[in-house]
Amino acid sequence: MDKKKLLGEIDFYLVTDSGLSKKGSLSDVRNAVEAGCRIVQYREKDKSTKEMVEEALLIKGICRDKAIFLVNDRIDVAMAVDADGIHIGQDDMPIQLARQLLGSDRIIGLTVHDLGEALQAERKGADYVGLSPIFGTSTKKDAGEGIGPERIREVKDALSIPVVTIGGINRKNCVSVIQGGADSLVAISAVVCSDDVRKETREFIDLIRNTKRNR
Ligand code: 3NM
Repeated sequence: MDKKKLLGEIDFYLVTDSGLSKKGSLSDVRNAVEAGCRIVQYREKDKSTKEMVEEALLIKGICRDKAIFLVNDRIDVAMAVDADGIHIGQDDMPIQLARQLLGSDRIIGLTVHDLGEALQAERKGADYVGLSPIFGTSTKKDAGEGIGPERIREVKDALSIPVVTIGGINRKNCVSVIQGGADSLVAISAVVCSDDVRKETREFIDLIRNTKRNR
């Protein structure tokens, strides 16, 4: 399976959050992938490296040939478990160094907050950008104010790599995000805090695909 090619086709993107999750990250990943989610990012801020490596290996096993598996920030963990790639922020490992360490076949996503950062990300070799935050969110305390779905289009039109969106997205506002030009979206609390992650993921996927068909 060519995971870089799959990156161009993603819609709903799962990011784990063990602090918010009702049933735990492993259960969330299993349910989301069963529902058709094709990209998973393991994002863990509170566990030891040993625990992270063990959990990452299990998540990698669930994703296997069904979904892209990325690790947030921790390039050491990504390399240790041979993940498909990483997602990094503006203050994490510089993207050129990450590329040197991971090689050209791995996926690197970079968080950006505006058009300038997005253009730089593409120039420096990112495989996709995570544009954020679209709306206000309490999931990430320092995320800042939402830029609004109307700001997605200028980024989408300027780039040839996929634009993933994150921050405060739920089933009520996700149509505006996709209509705004996003290729894909992350909804953390809306999914991992729900009683039925599988059903919630399926409903996001259906909404995203229907909106893409009609835009
Ligand atoms: N990064 P929810 S916002 C992990 O702005 C993350 O970079 C953000 O969670 C950023 O879908 C965020 O529950 C959390 O709002 C998004």
